[in-house]
Amino acid sequence: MGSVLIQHPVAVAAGKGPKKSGKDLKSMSQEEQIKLALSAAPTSIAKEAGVMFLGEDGKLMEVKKSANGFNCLPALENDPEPDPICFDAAVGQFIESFLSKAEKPSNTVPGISYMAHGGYHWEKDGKILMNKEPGAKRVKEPPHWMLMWPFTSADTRLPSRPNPSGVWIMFDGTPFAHLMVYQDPNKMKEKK
Ligand SMILES: [Cu+2]
Repeated sequence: MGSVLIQHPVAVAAGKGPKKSGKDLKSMSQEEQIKLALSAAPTSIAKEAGVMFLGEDGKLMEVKKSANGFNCLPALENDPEPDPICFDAAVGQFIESFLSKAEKPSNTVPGISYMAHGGYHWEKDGKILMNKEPGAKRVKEPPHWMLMWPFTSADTRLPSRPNPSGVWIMFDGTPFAHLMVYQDPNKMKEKK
């Protein structure tokens, strides 16, 4: 995940925010947004996952009830295009903490999330930023999954930037640090 703007699909529908290229939440029905949200995880998870939308208050609102503990959002940021994500309960806490600008995530156990379409983050002067700032550039991330737990590159020796191994610590050195794993969730075979 990258920086997160609190943007309700309805606010997006009203045409707020920057102009988007290609598909956009604002041109989608609620049904299409639900489908998009669920497409962030492998089918084996998505088929029983719930769906949430981001409220204007930054709180997650349930749209479809989860039967497996996972929930999906049609977009975290919708900029420049929807970046759907599916996540377990711990990551739900992580996202809510991030959105409310809490000092640290409230999850007390590690959480897993999936972004099968990839996402975006902001970079400036070789640093990964938690929020957009002047002069920062948008960097596209490939399909990935994430492990939300505050690992540090100092302790683990894992890189704090994208690198050829495909694994790195995003927001290294902050309480919102998490492990980015550039593996396509759709390539995982369902456990029999
Ligand atoms: Cu991330």
